[in-house]
Amino acid sequence: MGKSITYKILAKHLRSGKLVPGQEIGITIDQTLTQDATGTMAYLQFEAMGIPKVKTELSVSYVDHNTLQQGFENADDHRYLQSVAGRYGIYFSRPGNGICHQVHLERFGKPGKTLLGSDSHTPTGGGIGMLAIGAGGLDVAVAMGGGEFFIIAPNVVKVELTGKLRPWVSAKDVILHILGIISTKGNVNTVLEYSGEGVATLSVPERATITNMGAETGVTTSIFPSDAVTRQFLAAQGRRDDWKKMTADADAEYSRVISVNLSAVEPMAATPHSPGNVVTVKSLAGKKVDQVAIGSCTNSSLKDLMIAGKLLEGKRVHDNISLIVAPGSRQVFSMIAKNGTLKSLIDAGARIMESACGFCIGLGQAPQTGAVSLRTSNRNFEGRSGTASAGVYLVSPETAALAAIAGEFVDPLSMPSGEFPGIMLPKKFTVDDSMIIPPLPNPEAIQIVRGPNIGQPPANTPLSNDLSGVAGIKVADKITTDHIMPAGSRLKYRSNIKKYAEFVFESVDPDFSAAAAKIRDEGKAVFIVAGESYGQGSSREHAALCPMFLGVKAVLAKSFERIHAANLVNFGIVPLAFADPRDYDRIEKGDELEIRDITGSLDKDILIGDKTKNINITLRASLSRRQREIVIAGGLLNYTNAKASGTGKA
Ligand code: MIC
Ligand code: SF4
Repeated sequence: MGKSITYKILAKHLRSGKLVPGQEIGITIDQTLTQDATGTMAYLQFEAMGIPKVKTELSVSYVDHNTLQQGFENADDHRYLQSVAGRYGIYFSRPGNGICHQVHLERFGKPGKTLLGSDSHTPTGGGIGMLAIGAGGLDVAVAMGGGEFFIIAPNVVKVELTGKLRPWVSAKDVILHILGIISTKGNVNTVLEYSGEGVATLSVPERATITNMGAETGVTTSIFPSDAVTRQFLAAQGRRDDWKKMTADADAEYSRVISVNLSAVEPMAATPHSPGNVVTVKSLAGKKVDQVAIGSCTNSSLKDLMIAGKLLEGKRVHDNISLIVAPGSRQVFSMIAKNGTLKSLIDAGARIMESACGFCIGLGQAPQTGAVSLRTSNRNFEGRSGTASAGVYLVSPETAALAAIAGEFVDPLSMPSGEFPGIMLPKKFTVDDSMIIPPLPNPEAIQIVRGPNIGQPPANTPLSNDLSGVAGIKVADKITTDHIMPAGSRLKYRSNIKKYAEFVFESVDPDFSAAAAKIRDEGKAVFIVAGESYGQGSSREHAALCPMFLGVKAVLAKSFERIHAANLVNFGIVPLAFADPRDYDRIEKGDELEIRDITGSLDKDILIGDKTKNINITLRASLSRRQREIVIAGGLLNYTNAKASGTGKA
């Protein structure tokens, strides 16, 4: 039986375990990336490991999330990150150089390599034929130290592309169409692998839009073949030698096949408040719009901005619309400045932002009360825009630009096909890496700069054998890590866990943090009770680290998303799934809960006693042996230290 691209790359990088779907494997990571919002913790943890220099082929630290710098905190983080990069042999992409995923695709990604990033949209690299996976910062720190990265060997789903996109239909519509098929839940431990004759019709940035937003389905990653189109893209970036052909064997085995006829894909939109709420743009035509934002790591490539520029050329933004444009990288910014796109956008009334995440993470450009905001980004979770009452619709640059002119949704397919501005990618991109500081020749001389915002990550204690405490909160299905740890104006506290922990579940239950701290201070455990797909979205490990700080010892949920479940384990919180999901209904907030001999029963059914209701409920941990040892040790750092000093059971 032949191999998929995914299994070819996994086989080359396998360090431990059996390459059988469903089994835990350890793989070698060739490249890592971090961004500033998750990076500070990752590097503090890396420093704690005492390794003199990163052991990867390439590690890059990007500053792209917290670039607004209201107050000293973000600037402190940036200086810390720059000095740590210099000290440990890491490339440093300075603020202003662009969004990590866009820049990595342009300047560093290589077909056939593995990339681990402390950001859930790391799969953008799949557009160039890399196996690119998002993870918590601690896992990335371990990989930088040369440690294995552990995942469940995935099921590979083949997405067979036929046909060719029609004018006015774009890559964003393809991934929204796929989200309409497989939704945002139930896809853990899966890879979406693209194949078929339609692949060759898509450019690398279009493929990257698709793999980027594949993250919203909850899959481990998505990957495209590396072909002549990839070679041309790399050559245009001056990186012809980085190309390598990557294709699946003709008889490769897949767990499922999804067929998508590109010629039949329609312009789509994800409606509030989930990327999985997908409808056709046609069904929204005529709906009034208040804000349009073009950018983010999903749709901020040269082509995306040129389409918007062409559509807006000689036109004016509608009087009721605020149009925001944020180029994905300094390369894109500089090229649109030279080719006239920037002038068209400015003349049309666009508000130009820096090359950064910005509006996508709720840092600025919060829309008005009750607004309809059209964005080319990938997440429309409630409140993420900074305005709780706003409804965010996720659309293509084409749909966004047409709405900016008309002041309402316009079905792009209602436009004459002859008016579609076909954009060709240039034979050569403008390459200027001067905002990327390469590893320095004398790293020992670098002093690490720590401002008052840089706090050490809190330590955890080993798991007690008997856990007795209180259900501190009960939440519904599809709770995202944005619900658990808000970003936006709270982002600046990412390096200060004590302060950031004050905002755990802020939008769901503003009293949770203080109440949990009280339970913790009484010496009791805090439990979280949750529904399906707990921990969707961002990779932010703060969604485990801050609850850990508040004394959370276990999360009882109907199901978990991959990255968050791994983060819980890394910080010594036990993820427990209800054996019978109906038991979720039997526990209430405030119930007194007790688990006896938890350390001895992690590999069996676990009984939790609800002393308030006088009932017992069965839960399961579904952890590998390694993960069981980690939670018992109180988290990955304790486990690794114990192993290193030879005192651990491991
Ligand atoms: C996001 O898009 O939610 C983020 C902000 O990029 C996160 C990372 C973070 O929370 O810092 C992600 O996607 O992992
Ligand atoms: Fe940045 Fe938004 Fe992309 Fe996250 S999804 S990396 S916040 S642009």
